[in-house]
Amino acid sequence: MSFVTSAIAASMLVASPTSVQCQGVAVSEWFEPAAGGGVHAAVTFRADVVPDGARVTVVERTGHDGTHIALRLHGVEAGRTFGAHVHTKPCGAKPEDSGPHYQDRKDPKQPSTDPAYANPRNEVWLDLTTDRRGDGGASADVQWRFRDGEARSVVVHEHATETGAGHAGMAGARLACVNVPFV
Ligand SMILES: [Cu+2]
Repeated sequence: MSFVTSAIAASMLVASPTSVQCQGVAVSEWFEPAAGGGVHAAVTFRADVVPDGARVTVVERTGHDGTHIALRLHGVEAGRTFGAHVHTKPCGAKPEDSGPHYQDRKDPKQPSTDPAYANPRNEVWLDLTTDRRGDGGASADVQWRFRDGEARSVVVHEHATETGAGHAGMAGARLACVNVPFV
């Protein structure tokens, strides 16, 4: 099992009187089947769509004006659109272990399907479409920082994220999950 997490603590000094501190994490993993048991950095619940050995990369950059998050998948089902989001809990043996979506302003009503809360400005949505080789990526920029310890994974779902009232944020079954210790 590989587990590569590098904290990019290197502060980026900008050539201006006020230096801007950039931080974040970068995670690069191989998906492994959840069914085999054990603790994995990245798990797949649907090896026919997200195969054992497919790769995932997540990069986070924080700055004074918000957070940039990028997701890349390699070697998953080709020509398919996936929903993907930052979730609050680590991946586990069961798809639901990763908990709900991370929200900057928490919806008092959970599960949250109110577009006032379940939207890509209040959550991190990373929907992507793969090419003919099964590679694809997406990035998101939000105007806030994660609360410490409350954003723990990225979950890949079976279809694009919905936006309508009563369905907002839903993207079908959870196909795969990667642990990311967002800061
Ligand atoms: Cu999700």
